[in-house]
Amino acid sequence: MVGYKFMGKAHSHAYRDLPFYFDCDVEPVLQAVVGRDEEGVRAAAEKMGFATYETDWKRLIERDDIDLIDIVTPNNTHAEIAIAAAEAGKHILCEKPLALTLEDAQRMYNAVKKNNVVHMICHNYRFAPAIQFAKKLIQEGRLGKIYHMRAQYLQDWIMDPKFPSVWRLKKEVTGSGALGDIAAHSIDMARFLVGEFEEVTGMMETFIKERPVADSSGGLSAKSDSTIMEEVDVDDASAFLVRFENGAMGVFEATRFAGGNRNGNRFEINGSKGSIRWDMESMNNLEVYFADDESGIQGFRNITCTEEQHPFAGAYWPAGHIIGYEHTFINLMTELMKGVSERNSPSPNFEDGIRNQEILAAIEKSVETRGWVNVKQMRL
Ligand code: SOE
Repeated sequence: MVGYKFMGKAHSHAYRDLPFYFDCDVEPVLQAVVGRDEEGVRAAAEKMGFATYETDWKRLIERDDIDLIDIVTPNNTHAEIAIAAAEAGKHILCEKPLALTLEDAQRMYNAVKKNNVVHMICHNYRFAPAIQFAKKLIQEGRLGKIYHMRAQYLQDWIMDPKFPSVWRLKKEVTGSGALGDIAAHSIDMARFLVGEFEEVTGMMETFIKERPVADSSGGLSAKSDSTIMEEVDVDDASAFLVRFENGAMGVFEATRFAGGNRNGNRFEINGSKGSIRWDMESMNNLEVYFADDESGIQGFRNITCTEEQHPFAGAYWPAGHIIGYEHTFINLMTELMKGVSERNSPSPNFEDGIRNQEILAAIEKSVETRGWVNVKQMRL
């Protein structure tokens, strides 16, 4: 694994816990973790259970005891690491968004295809049992024809003007702000549940245009008292409208300025026969409405998706005993292990990463041109 902070913790925890719940033909072995700061990476290796550590990711590429490379580093490093890993025949899991640009994402995809390695991108939220169950309901036609998806991904961790200009706020490191960081998850959810995007039009805003330089590497709750200021060149908030290929309409909002919302990843989908609603902050629940329920008792019902019938849920606890954020990663990695043993790349893979990146690029273009952009026009 390259990197060991927030996502490093989520990923390594998932690899460690996976064999406890799921029987897979291949099992993860935490062989090496990489970080530039030797003291930090040594401590991380010990805490997270890696056998060894390296201070240069290129060492992982050279090592023949490494079969899979997991990339949890800032976005501007994904392409170089992934391409080198693919060329060395290593399977890859990469954090989202795939790259800074569509061009880089395409180069990454070409490399994994050419070298025939297994690849996935870490859109973990679609692995909540409630989401997999929602997909099943939609596939079975239980919601009928889909008319609407409205999705919000609301956070508030950078509202304080003293929050420093960390890497997630620098275009050259991160690509875009709320758009690539969190709207990318809603876009993945929409492609998974509703279908492909045809055209988009968006708006983006940066409310706080300069911030103090970071005086530590900082997490999501950092503060800086530095008087040296840096320009913020990514969006604090983005909103966009979508026309889906199947005729459905989408309304999306992603912001880091929605006070009180720590990780409010939510959506509602309405179809001719029913509707569903989901909110990450109560992720085991799927609210479902069926239009053919008897009149007088119609309305949204709350299904707690912890039963055997709910994908992945049966591997954990008896019905009614809920799971959490970390289990979305375990479920995703279970698919990855299956992919490695069967030599295929389960969705979401790098192809999904490119589709997602095309949509992000189309939204940015629509903001520049103040119009609608057809997503396929972005395709390289
Ligand atoms: C920060 O906005 C962040 O950690 C994202 O980078 C993750 O993808 C999201 O799942 C939670 O918030």
